[in-house]
Amino acid sequence: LWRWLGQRSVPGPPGPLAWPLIGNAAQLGKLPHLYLTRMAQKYGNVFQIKLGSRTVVVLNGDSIKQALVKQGTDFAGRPDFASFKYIFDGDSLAFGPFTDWWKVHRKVAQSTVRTFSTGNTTTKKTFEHHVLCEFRELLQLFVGKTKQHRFFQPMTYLVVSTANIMSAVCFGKRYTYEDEEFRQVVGRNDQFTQTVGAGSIVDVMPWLQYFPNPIKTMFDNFKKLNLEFGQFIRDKVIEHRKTIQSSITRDMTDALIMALDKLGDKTELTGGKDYVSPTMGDIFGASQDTLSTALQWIVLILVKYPEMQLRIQQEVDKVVDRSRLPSIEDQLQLPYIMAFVYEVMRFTSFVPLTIPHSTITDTSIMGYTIPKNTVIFINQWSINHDPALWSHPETFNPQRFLDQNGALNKDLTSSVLIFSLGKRRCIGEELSKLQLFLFTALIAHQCHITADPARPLKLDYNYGLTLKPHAFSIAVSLRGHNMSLL
Ligand code: HJJ
Repeated sequence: LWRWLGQRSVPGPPGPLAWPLIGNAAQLGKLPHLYLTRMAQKYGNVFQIKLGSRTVVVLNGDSIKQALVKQGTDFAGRPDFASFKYIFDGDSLAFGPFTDWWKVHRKVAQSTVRTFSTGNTTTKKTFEHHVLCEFRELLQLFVGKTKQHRFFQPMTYLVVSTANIMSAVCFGKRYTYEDEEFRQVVGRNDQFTQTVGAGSIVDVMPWLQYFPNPIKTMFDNFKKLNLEFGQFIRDKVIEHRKTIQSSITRDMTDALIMALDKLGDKTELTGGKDYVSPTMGDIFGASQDTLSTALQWIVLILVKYPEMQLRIQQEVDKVVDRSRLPSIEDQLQLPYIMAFVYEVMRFTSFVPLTIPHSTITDTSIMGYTIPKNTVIFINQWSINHDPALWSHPETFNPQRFLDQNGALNKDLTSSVLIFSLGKRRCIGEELSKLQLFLFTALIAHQCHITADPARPLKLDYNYGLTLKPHAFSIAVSLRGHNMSLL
């Protein structure tokens, strides 16, 4: 009897009491990461909640590395959520299940992204060129808007701008700010991220899809945006296949076509499917959503803390005179800028929870048993705001990443968790950091950004896969004798 009881009661993680039908969904509130972090303080780093019909195990603090790195395979799955099925018909690398083909496919995607961004000196220079060209357009627009209106909202311009950088890298084409099709394709990031973010209601109460209600309306919009986004990407890939030449690789799409076609004979792995479009969708979609969000936060924080904007300008002025522009090679000489970028990532934690994981086998963590196919939430926010790791975690302070000599502390920068870890970690981490560094250095070198004194600046945001700051207004003026850009 004792053995039987012992086996039956191998404990699952503790957690708050759940309501019938909805479980703890109502408690999640508008900012689920804050509720989950509070629950971690109460129940420990590993706890469980119920969301609708699903049991969700939430991992915080140290348990994240244990699960995603040390027991990586066990936790590498994705749940069979309703929303994930509509992202490229379920063929997305980021949202799809963990299979043998997935491992091969991911390696190819990862090396393709590297080859077209941070791979070597030449590709870095090409990437830098795209960032520079796009920054020039953006600055011109900002200065024009400031002349026209004094204060204006920069958010959508930052989206088109980053999407253009990635469109140049991915597809060899940029669009004007007025282009309606492009604005449609990249203008619905809020809808996308709100529907796929951890804690999304349709995913845990799928029956809400079947009768009229606000969640169904949101989900129908999500399906529509995915169809249109998918068509945009497929058209690009078809056009590339028509005109591709083996002698030159024009862009990331060409590179991925060649790399995946080489593997294409292995139909036992791919089932004869073409994965170029879904993967270019992931790369373009993920990069433009996350990088535009990051830039929105960077601009907002630069105007919220003018003394830090000044500090960054002083640093860049010391290293880069007016005869040239900041470049990739300056990165090591600009530690404060990097500290600022890391502090934006830590402080905002704008990917507070990763894309939900699931266990692909029965497993255990920190002494708790977890059955196969359990939904796993990874609370990145809990690490970035852990008072045991960071002093005054709620204070924005780039200086925390610099030692007495003003050098970047690599142990601390690598403690920021925003690109996840292990088998599912981001494949664009290097590209992102390079782009955010360049953009921040260019802003500091070329212009001064100020807030509308009539509208007090807040750091409030909407929850989703990425946290988007609320609308804000700025004015932009050129700095000094600008011989370089405009
Ligand atoms: C999109 C915005 C989309 C895809 C992909 C297929 C890979 C932020 C984190 C990870 C990024 C997750 C990925 C997103 C892919 C978007 C994005 C949009 C349609 C898509 C943690 O991005 O409006 O539509 O279809």
